[in-house]
Amino acid sequence: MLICKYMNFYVMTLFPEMILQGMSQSITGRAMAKGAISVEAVNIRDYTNERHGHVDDAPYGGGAGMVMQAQPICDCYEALLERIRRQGAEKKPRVIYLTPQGRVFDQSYAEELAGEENLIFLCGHYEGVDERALTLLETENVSIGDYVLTGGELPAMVMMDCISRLVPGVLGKEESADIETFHDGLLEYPQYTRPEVYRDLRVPEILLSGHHGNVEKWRREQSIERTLRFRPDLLPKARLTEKEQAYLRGLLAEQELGGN
Ligand code: 6GU
Repeated sequence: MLICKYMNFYVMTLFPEMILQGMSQSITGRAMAKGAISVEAVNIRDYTNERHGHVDDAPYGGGAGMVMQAQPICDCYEALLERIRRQGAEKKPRVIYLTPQGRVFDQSYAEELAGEENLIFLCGHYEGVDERALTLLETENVSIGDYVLTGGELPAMVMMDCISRLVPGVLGKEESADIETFHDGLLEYPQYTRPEVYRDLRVPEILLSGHHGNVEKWRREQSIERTLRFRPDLLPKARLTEKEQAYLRGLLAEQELGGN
């Protein structure tokens, strides 16, 4: 995984406040303050040539809704590109267009994008964007899953959040340790903190035992059970020891019995 030392995000949107408000909280906000990432939201509306500030119009061929026009988007992009160039960028930044019609975003796509220095996001609204703008900007079309949202701002923030935590210095030491340990292709085990009993619910006894080996074994088993229950599609690629594979076969056998 080739990772850049820092990351500049640029977001072309009709709702810049939404992006800045969202990104300036929590871990991404801390990363911005530290200078590990930067977030610039550009208002597409500032680039309209129309007197009334319109950025959308009815679709040719008819149909419901409005389509975002190519002109403000292309002018906004060109102004942005020029600024990024002047800041010393050698290559043309990749441009991500957020759309349910795109390639589905996942962790390996995030790792690939974390290697960039500058990333541009184009957020659509209404029924979409004039196809010519997408052609001219040479966008990569990206979806965050199989459901439909009202605009690309939340998906852009999802992607920036996910990419940010791969940029060095964004997570603290303790938080980064998690990146290595979680994985093995399994879901996380359940966590507990004080008190030992809350509303009659006890913390599992094994976690109080102080026996590190048993705790580790229990956690792995919990991870395997949860993965089987909620994401069985992940199991073929999970990295399990011989013993863990036997444990999984036991769970599957139990399932067979229960299911009949
Ligand atoms: Cl990227 N945009 C919209 N509007 N809806 C979505 C999406 C993107 N990804 C999933 N649903």
